[in-house]
Order: sequence, then structure tokens, then C-alpha cells
Amino acid sequence: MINGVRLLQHLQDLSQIGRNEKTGGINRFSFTPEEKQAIELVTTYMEQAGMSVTIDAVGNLIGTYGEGNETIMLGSHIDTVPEGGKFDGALGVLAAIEVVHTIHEQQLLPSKKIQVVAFKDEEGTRFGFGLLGSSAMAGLLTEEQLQHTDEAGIAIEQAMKDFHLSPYPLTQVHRHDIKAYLEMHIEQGKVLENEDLPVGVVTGIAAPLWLEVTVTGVSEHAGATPMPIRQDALTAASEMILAIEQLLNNTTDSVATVGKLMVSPNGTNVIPGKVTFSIDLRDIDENKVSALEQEIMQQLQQIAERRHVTLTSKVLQRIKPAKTDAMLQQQLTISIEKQGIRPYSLISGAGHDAMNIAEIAPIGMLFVRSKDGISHNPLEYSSDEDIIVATNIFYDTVVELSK
Ligand code: HGY
Ligand code: MN
Ligand code: MN
Ligand code: MN
Repeated sequence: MINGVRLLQHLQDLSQIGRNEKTGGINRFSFTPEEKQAIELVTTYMEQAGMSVTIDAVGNLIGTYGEGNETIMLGSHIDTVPEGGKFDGALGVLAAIEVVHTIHEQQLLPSKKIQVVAFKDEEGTRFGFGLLGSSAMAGLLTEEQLQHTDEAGIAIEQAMKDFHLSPYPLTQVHRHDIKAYLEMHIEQGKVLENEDLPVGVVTGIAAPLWLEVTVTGVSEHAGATPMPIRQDALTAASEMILAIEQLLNNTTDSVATVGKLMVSPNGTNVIPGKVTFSIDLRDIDENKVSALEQEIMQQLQQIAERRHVTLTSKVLQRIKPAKTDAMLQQQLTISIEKQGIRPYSLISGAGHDAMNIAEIAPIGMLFVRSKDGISHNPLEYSSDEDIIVATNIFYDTVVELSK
């Protein structure tokens, strides 16, 4: 059995790094002092668990336990969204460390190497696309992406240099030795709560397509410009955003979100001349995502023409949906049944590093119940009991796989 007290203490300690005392939200973004502090803390936990710790060329933090030319990899991320919760990503990394720590204490001698990874920049809070570390490990990251800049115009490449990372050649991070990858993660939805279950086995992961849309009109005087002759970028963007919602309301399980919106010049008495907004579009079926992408862009173009504004767009990230491995689903199911819990399978609407690792290894995911399905929010919560039972299940599966 894992040491639940130790795991819960580690979760509590990590959650203090980047915490906004006023809101309780966690702001721990990649390439920041808060992340550096978190890396130091997690490194200590990995070393206490008997692991040697390295950081690869793009910044993935990797703890290694045991030998062998085949690797069982466990992972998730320790970066957060703005005002995030204390469990998204962090639970997966800390539970994986707890599993290895228990294996170490029990002096089990796994025949395979076990690695725990805190993937770099999973949330993509700063540079416009996410899953940076896992896409590099899967050989999917491009040199062009390393030129992406943040709002201050700093490129990822520069942020990496400032963090003493040298990412080129990107091939050095690409892995081919991973026999199986397992990620434990909070569900971030309401399905397990509705089923009154603490855990579930993930069968597939919907992939987020991220677009950036720019609407350009004309900045003019708010008082001296009659309504009929305006080329208002913000009212045009508003109609576009509602059109996206309308289109998706008519689908079954596809989802689209406009989470970021920048208005310029952003003055009370200035008709907005330029608006940039993000679109996050998801479905478990890649063809449905492409069809919706076409339809959305067509509708936005029609609105732009009618309102005499221009529209440009660019793809920030396009990731393939992933199916989890049947054998790993089966192993997780056996471990769940050993705890006397009804096994239950579900898809993940949220994206995870596991999607990228599916390119280079069989993947498995174990979900932990989220209270009220809330996530990406300071109120994100999973109970101590659920966390402990889930981590024991995770431990049982890892021990089986690493025999
Ligand atoms: O966006 C996601 O689904 C994940 O939280 N990065
Ligand atoms: Mn997240
Ligand atoms: Mn996550
Ligand atoms: Mn993840």
C-alpha cells in the first residue's frame, strides 16, 4: 500500500508554489521562478523515492528508477492554467513518485526501468500552444514552434536558453524505448461523480485544435462616426463568437471555446480596429474536428464580408485524438477490481500529455473523480480517500507492468 499521508502532504506543499493568496488559484507557468521552485521540490521528492533525476533538452523533468533497456513511463505535468487548481497535472506526477517510492521501500526489483516525468509546458499558458515537452519526446515538436513568442515578444527558444536549456537538435529528446506510458489524472468532468465511482479507465482522449483568429476593421472616433459606416472589429468578432457557439450547440459531443480575446487599441472612445481571439475546438473524432473547422471558418468569413472587416487565422496547435491501449485498460481494470470497485470506462474531453506519447508507446490513463466536475479553477477538488484508492490502483498496475 502506498503512503497516503506522504502523498497528500506533497500535494499540499506543491500547491503552495504559485498560489494566489486572494483567490486560492495557482499560477505556475513554465519558464518562471515559480516553476523553478516547483522543479526543485519535485526533484527532492524523486530523489527521496530512490530515483536519479535529469532534465532533458526541452525541460522535461525525469526521475529514473532501476535499470533495463525497456522503460515504463509514468507522468503528467506541474505547470498550471491561470488561476488553476491544485490537482490538475500535479496529482499525476506526485502519485507516480509515490508509487516508485513505495516500490523502493518494499524493495521490489522491477525488471524494467521506471521513469516519472513532469512534462514541460503542458498547459501552453504562455506561448499559445501546449504539450510542449511531450510533443518533443514524441518527435512532434518543430523548430518553427520554438520561434513562437509570448505577449512580450519573447520566443520559446529564448525562454529555454534563459532556463539553461539547449533544445537543438530536437531529435535528442525523441524517445523510442518506452514500453508503456501511464498517466493518472483528475477527470475534470462529472461522469465519475454521476456514477458514484472514485476512479475510471480512460478509453480515448479528445484532442484540442487551437486556432488564433484576427479580425481587422478601422479604429475611429466613437463620437464622430455614425453607426452605419463603422468597420467595428469587436462587434464583428462578437457575432463570430456567438456563431461558433450556435454551430456547436447543434453537434453531439464536439466542443468549442473562445477563452482569450484581445481588443486594440482598447480605448473607451475608440471604435476597436483589431481583435484577436482564440478558438479551442475538440472531439474524439479527428474528421469531425476538421469538418467543424471548415464550417466555422466559412461562417466567420461570411460575417467578415458582411461587416466590411478582414479575417485572418492561424493554427496554433493541431493534435491527434488518441486511443488508449487495450492491454493497459485491462490491467487497470484488474487493479480496480482488486480494490472491490466497479470498473468503468470513459473518454477524456480534456487533453493530456498521453495523447502525444501515444505516438511512441502504448498509453493508459486512470481518472480520479472531480467534485462537481470542476477544474481549471481554484475550486478543483478530489477527496483524500479517492486519491489514496486511485494511487493504490495505480501502484498495483505499475508493479504488474514492471515485473
Ligand atoms: O487543455 C487541456 O485539455 C489540458 O488541460 N491541457
Ligand atoms: Mn489542464
Ligand atoms: Mn492536465
Ligand atoms: Mn496532462
